[in-house]
Amino acid sequence: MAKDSENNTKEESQSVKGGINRRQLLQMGVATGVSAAAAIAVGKAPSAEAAEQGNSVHVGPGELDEYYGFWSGGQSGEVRLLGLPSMRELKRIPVFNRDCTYGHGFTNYTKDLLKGKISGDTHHLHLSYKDGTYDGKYGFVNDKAQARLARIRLDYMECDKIIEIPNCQGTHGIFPSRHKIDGVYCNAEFRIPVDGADPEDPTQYTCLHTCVDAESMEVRWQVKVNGNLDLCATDYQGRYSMACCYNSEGGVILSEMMANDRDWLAVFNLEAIEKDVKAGKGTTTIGDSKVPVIDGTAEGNPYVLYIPVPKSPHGVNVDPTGKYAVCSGKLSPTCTVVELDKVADAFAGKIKPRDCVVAEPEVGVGPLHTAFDDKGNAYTSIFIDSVVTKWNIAKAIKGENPVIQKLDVHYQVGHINASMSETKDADGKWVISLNKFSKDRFLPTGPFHPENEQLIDISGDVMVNRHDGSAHPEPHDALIVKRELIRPNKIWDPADRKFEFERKLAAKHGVNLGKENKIFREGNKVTVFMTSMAPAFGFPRIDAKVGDEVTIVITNIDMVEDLCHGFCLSHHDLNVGIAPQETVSVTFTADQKGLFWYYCPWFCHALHLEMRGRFIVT
Ligand code: RUQ
Ligand code: CUA
Repeated sequence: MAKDSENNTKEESQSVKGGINRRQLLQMGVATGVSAAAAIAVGKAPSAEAAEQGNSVHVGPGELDEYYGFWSGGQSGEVRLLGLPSMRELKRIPVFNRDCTYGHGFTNYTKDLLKGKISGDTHHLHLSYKDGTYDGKYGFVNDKAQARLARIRLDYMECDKIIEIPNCQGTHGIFPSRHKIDGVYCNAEFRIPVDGADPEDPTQYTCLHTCVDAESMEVRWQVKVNGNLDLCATDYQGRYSMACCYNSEGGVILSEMMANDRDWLAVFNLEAIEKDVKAGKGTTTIGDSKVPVIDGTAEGNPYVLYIPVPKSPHGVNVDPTGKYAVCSGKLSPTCTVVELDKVADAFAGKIKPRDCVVAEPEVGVGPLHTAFDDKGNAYTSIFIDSVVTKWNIAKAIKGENPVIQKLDVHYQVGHINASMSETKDADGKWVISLNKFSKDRFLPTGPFHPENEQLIDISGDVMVNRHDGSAHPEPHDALIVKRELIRPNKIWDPADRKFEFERKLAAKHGVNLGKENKIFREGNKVTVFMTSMAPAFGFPRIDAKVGDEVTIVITNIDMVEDLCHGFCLSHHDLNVGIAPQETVSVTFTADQKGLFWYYCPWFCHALHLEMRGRFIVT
């Protein structure tokens, strides 16, 4: 283990001013179960140096950013799209939340995605890969709250699939295959009783690692594990998925979960699992689910290798060379470097699982997540110290002190990521630090504070903070992606698969979708096909009777980029957006007698206010 550097010593003495050193702080947190927030009270004052250099990035008006930022929006349930380095927010992509900007959760298509659920907790967003870098096709994001996985299609920047992971709670870390579009691996964080197990008996609880097919979005298999799973990663060859694994104790209260000095990095042998699942060898099912389940809990089993790492680890990140997986200690001031080429020998029993560990450098108190540049350096977020630690992987392996610099961030950093860090093309330009507490750094906003994002320039020898700005809670995790890899369309293709339902409905009525305005009545079902083109809807008036089930299919036939319309029906809780060449449908019951104006909520034309019509219910 490396000795403290001068940097470390300086950090130490700053903390001592508060009357307590970092290690004591950590131990205090562990011993008494005090929250990190309580530890902050004795933390450091803001660093003037970092503040002065804040907000020195300039991307001129009309100039385009070099990178897309993909942000998971935490408890907001959404995904956000930013431009970097300007940090301009470009779009919020609703996923698990209801949103009337675009009509997510209002249109028939998106109601079918959400199935009546309108809340979620998006932690980890990753993009699909080909040969170790992004292919621009999909984004995948978890919902920790309701154990779901969603897919975002990047050609239109919207959610097109949401699935529930069976027999899991707290789906947390997810990661797709990096060699090609193949699996998306999902970790359950909470152990739960399944298949009639007794909720009173924690020894009967189960935790599962799940593989979802990235194209069909169907669950392929699940593996039963010891402990519970946290963050997820894959290697670059398709050999392994992996999970940091705290609570090896199987505890249900805090003190029980922190008892062991080491928990695990669990590595999943994908070839062995796929082979036995295919052959139906040793698989079972749980409850009503038909998904094959493999048991990876026994010692020395061929599916899961449990590599001991200290202590309640959090975060596992694979470096751009694909050689190393780095776990953070959370309750140990260390990172653990695992050499992935040794894992096969450990599975084969030629070496012990612990022999896969090649370094355990000390990086600071409360390490969480690690990002990488193109020069063999790692950047670890340190929650309790409120710093980003830059350290060198090769030096750590040699047993030298690897710490190069510690930069103050404000305050209590959670995730960090570096530009292209999760790919083989990491470019060493930027690190984003997503800080959980902003405390006194912005105008007061009442008891709920904004969070703070800091963009750090890592292109030189020294890390420099270049942007410091508030963020709507919670910017949970982020990817920084070269813009040329992402090529979204500007106008919908009317033949897209998204419009299947509306196309079928039009065919059933013999309507040329998007070309004709027609109204049909069958019993109490009213179906309206109409166009929207600035500044008018296809019908200035629609009639219905109380109790009718009304379906309105609207096509925005404007061909002009950026010319969006929408459909909002007064007093019916119905508000959707319609992009150029897009068709949406909404179905609702006409349950109130009277006149209700429908109007276009997107400012589309000088006569936008006149873009409306009467819905008359008799
Ligand atoms: S993990 S608490 Cu991203 Cu650090 Cu969810
Ligand atoms: Cu169309 Cu406003």
